[in-house]
Amino acid sequence: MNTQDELGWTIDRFILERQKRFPEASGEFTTILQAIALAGRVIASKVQKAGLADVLGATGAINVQGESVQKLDVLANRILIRCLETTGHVCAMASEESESVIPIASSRGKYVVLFDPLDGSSNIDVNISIGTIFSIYRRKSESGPGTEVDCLRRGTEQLAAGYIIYGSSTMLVYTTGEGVHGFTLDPMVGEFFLSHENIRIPPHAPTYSVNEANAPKWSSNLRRWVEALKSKETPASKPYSLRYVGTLVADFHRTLLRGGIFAYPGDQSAPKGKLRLLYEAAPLAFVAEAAGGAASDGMQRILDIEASNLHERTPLFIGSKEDVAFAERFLRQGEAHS
Ligand code: AHM
Ligand code: MG
Repeated sequence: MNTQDELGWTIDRFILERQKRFPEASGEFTTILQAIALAGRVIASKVQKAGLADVLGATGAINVQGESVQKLDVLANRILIRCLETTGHVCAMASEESESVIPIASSRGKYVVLFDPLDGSSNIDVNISIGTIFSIYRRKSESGPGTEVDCLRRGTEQLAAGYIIYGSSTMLVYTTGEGVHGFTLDPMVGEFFLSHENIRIPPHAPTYSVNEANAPKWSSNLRRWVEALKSKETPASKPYSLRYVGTLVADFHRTLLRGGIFAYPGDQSAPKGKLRLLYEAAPLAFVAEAAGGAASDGMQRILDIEASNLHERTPLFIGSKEDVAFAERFLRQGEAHS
């Protein structure tokens, strides 16, 4: 696409242009992506005013993950649900903030959307980047209200996935499996414009991103892997640097653009780590692979794992292909990776 075009490529124009490649497309799927972009714009405006509008801090409630619920989490969840249900094309939704499948008044929709409305919540109050992650599937059931069966899926079945990062600028990045495209929000116009067409992740890069304070609880294989990253025997043939934001979306976004690896492994106290398969690991794995990268739980491809419950967790190693393969080499050495 010509980004010098005078109007610029708004996300709506870009999505509609792509839809023309599929003459049989009804436009419903396009409407869902547009609804997510709208939710992203609304959430971004709330995030920007967070210190002014009494949305900082905790609600006092504890969510299904046992974590403290922030006001902005609840708001972002409501905005996404509202934007998506009004399309009339979604039969089921699931969210990090909702214990079970979110019921939808109209059940005729063909699509299922899973999301983490506000990832990195512990960073909200300290003005560090946060994000939204989403994943779209075609429904499995024939008709009627969508159920858990429609949500418990294998990542390879995703039709589209992506994220919105509320950082120094707000960006929406998505893929339908071929090509990963990034759009930056122009706050004056209130629109996302194409800024990063066809993002490719470098084959390797000298950066690793992991909460190394957990190392005492790691397996010896994991510890050996991180020690190796500090030597010259790495895919980049030099010692790696550490970068860790503590917001998955932000750590992933940097890894997507610059390369390297992000990991949240399992450990003694949490064998499957912390991150959720359906609305954190699988959508980002879909993006990583479409950009030429990889995503693994240490033993197998994330996209091959079929979810057995909505809030299931998985260890995650994601980023440049060679860096993920390097981690897997250590993790597969004789002992379980947890
Ligand atoms: P959240 O979805 O409740 O915000 O929690 C997930 C976040 C991720 O964004 C981030 O990668 C991880 O938790 C950081 O965890 P830790 O503080 O243990 O390093
Ligand atoms: Mg999260």
